[in-house]
Amino acid sequence: MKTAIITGASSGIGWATAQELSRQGYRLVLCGRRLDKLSALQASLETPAHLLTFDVRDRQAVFKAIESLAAPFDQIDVLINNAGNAHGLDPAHEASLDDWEAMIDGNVKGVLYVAKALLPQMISRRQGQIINVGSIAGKEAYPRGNVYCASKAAVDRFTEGLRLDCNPFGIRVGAIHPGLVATEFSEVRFKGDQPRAASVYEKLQPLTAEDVAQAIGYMVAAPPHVTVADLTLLPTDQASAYVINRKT
Ligand code: 8X3
Repeated sequence: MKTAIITGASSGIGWATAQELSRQGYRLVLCGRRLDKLSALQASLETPAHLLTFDVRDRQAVFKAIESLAAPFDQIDVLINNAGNAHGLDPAHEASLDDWEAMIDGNVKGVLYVAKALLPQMISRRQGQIINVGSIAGKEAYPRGNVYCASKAAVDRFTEGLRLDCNPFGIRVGAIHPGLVATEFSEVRFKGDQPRAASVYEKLQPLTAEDVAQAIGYMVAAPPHVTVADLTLLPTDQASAYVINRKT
């Protein structure tokens, strides 16, 4: 049985991806900050799962958690580097520096820490797959997206660099870049303002977390000689980061 590790597994895309990979027969390491949510997810799965609670922004916690893995959860075949969030949607001159730091720390540094902690074992086994979760926001900036877009652009470029460095070792590296997905994403971005969060997905049919998980499942299930390097997944009602066909 192969093993996959998923960050940000306690909700949204991470949660749905855990269910997708469990259906594919993967043993799972589920990482997140909320143990109660991870336990509920674990109970819903068809395959064994080990839980790791840490914040990807905490460099020492990331390495400590991954070093704590014991057999049969210690040989990771697939990393889904999913944890990340948006904080605020404000013009640059009004945005909060705390929000900016939270996005750089979580979306950029968190992705780097988890990849760095797992790379040595993948390199020594000359086997593995890393899938980073980017965003359409990393492909094109949109007004008031400033640092969120920059953080996801960093994920995009890091994915490319990692694929170059991992090429001699047979490790598959790719990223998925979703557009609008109806998850807790906007509620977090707007700090619990539910009406404002709901308005993001009004009058269009957004992606679901399951839609994204299915696409990740495709990247994972592709034959070993096939790397899905870059997959942008949009709702049909969305043509670009900010061209959206809202039905009146
Ligand atoms: C989430 C997609 O368009 O809200 O990364 O930035 S978007």
